[in-house]
Amino acid sequence: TPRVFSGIQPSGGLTLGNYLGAIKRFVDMQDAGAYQTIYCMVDLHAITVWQDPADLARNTRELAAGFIASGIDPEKSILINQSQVPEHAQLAWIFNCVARMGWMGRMTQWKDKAGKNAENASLGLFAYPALMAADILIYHATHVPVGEDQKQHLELTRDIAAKFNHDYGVDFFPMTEPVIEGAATRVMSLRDGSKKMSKSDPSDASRINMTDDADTIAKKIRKAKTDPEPLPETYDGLKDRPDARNLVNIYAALSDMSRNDVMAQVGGQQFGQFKPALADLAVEKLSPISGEMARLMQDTAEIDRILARGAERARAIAAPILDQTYRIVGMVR
Ligand code: AQP
Repeated sequence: TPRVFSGIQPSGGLTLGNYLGAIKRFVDMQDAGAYQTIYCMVDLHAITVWQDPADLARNTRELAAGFIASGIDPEKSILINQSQVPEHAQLAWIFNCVARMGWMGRMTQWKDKAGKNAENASLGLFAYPALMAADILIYHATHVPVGEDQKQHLELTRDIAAKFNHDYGVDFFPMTEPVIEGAATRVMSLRDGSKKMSKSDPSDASRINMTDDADTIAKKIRKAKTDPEPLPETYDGLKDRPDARNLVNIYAALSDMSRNDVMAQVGGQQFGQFKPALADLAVEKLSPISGEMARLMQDTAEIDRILARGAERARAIAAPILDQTYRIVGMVR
């Protein structure tokens, strides 16, 4: 069976962007039954920018609770915390020696996050995509469900796999395919339709957090930036209206409807009518998840047990692949 791997950073609370762009797809791929699915809290990635230790631990457990509450079944999928499977970091070192400085310097996430102050960014932030390639390839995973922002990192993963295979004259690491599907592959900020919804945006009003209560969700949607025009009759009519288009995409993704079906239903409506309907839908879909997350967080020992068990299962796959990699490279075993 083909293997699926994906991860999320425990660098803050989960957003609606993470849920629609990533976790909801993770659940779909798990339930499709056609793949072995491995999902990861990437704590080693999170510390590429400063994380308060107590926050990191809490965010890691809360993220695990978010996965499970959203429908990831730790029996069907392997649910892990990255640092508990040391093979990720071990393979990342090999990939640090395969990847080129120039490749890394072209990554838009690096440029965005390091900004003008690259001299002061961590070395880990620069090497981030090599660790991500290792996360995926340590399992020989071939399918990676992600949001659109991760497309470039997945191309780099293929470049690393191809260069490794070429340099060592082997056909060892597979070419991975990004799986970027659905109506909400890029959920935008509620305050600015040209910016990605992000857990690190300083404005809390820009995002919906998975832990927001019903009133907060409704208020954020009511205040979301829009324009004065009513909704157009077709999706095409949203081309130059990023804020409105974002709300329609969110509606489509939450309701599992196609964008065209949504437009057939809401075309012509004023935002005064559409926003409350979107708020009701968001509360209906998200409240059960946040309720279940809160329940799971009352027993963190159980979460820790699930992650320990996941790490054991993951290492059974990863250790032999790391061992083979070392042999290919010429490390004496
Ligand atoms: N706005 C989004 N729309 C669709 N998908 C998104 N993802 C993130 N934001 C959106 C997807 O969620 C997965 C995990 O992301 P991550 O936590 O590893 O890192 P990120 O992309 O850096 O997430 P944030 O929320 O933007 O965090 P910060 O603010 O810390 O950078 C990925 O599959 C991503 O595509």
